[in-house]
Amino acid sequence: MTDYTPTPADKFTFGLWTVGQTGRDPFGEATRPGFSAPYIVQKLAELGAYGVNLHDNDLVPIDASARERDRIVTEFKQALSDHGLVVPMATTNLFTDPVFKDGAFTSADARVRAYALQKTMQSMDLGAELGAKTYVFWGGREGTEVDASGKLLDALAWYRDCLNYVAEYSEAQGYGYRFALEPKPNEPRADIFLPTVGSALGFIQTLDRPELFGVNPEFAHETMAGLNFVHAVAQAVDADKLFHIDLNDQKMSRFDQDLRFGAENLKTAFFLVKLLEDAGYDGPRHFDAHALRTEDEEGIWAFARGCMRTYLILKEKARQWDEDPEIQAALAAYRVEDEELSLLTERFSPENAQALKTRGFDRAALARRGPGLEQLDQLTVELLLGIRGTSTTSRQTSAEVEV
Ligand code: GCO
Ligand code: MN
Ligand code: MN
Repeated sequence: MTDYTPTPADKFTFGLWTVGQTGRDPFGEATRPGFSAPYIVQKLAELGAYGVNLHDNDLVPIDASARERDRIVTEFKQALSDHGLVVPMATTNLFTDPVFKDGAFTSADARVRAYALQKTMQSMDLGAELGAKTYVFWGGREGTEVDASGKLLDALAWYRDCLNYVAEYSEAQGYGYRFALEPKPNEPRADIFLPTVGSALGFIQTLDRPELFGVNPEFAHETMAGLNFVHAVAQAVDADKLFHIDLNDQKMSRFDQDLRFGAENLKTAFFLVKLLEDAGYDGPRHFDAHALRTEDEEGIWAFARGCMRTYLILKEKARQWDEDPEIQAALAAYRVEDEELSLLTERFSPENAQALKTRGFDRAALARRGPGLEQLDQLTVELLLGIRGTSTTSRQTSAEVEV
């Protein structure tokens, strides 16, 4: 790798709503004009992205006529084929329209829930027409400010019924979608249902077809909750449920910031990229972030380029980490294996249990061992700071460390 220029093989995607974001926030108006969808496609392709994702209404206005819809979709498909971009993921906007102010699938009004289902099926039709195979559910309005509604248990049941419904719809239509639930703790609701990756993973097991559902974890969302995003992603990988991922960055415990990937928590971003690459995650690396409100068009493309470039640089750093002899020696020293004990602990049997119960352990000696994590972590920091790990530098060999 030389210049960290992305290619479609890197599978970087952006949402129409991300690079198209106009800088509007709860306190201020737009600071820049939006772009047309075909223009976004053209620009993302020039930058080396693989695809573009969308909510139904990022492309087709909610009140468009059937004719208008068809014209917009035709133009968009033309842009995709002209520029070689794909649409791997689609989703429904179940949050902007005032009808969803107290939830969509979890609204206490059965008419709103039915409308949310109708809108979702129409949006799934659109996604399928564009070739999407992953369908995301981010329940931004599924939540509460006050629990006086007394609807918590009903809300979860309504949510479940709706997800079961759309999964059946997908199968009946032959769309073959894999569904990805995207947890978030708050914003726009004070408390959003299924606030973390762990809660979504638990909920999935209660669905009729859990195999069709996975998660779409977002860096900012777990970070807002004060959680470690890499741990959340590891749990999703372990459960075979990492169906999609939203990459961005975020200062801990603040409002939803959607910062450029790697802008804030560089070390966490490094371990995340390493985890994704090591785990063989082969889905899109989707950047769900936007340029700072201060930026003009040039800043928007600098933002998009920056997200992808940082990912590729961190991927290169992960490779260097794997090849760094001192780091590998420190890692090897950290782990202790014991063949005799693994025979006893690998699987329960009455004999193994009996032998283990009578085995003597030198607790004090075990407790005395220093695992060398300070050294290992410092080596990682130095690698990230760029003073070790390139094949041309000689700094990486240190006399004190035995390999
Ligand atoms: C947010 C969410 C959304 C979703 C999007 C796709 O914090 O607003 O991250 O951007 O990812 O609705 O489902
Ligand atoms: Mn988000
Ligand atoms: Mn997101």
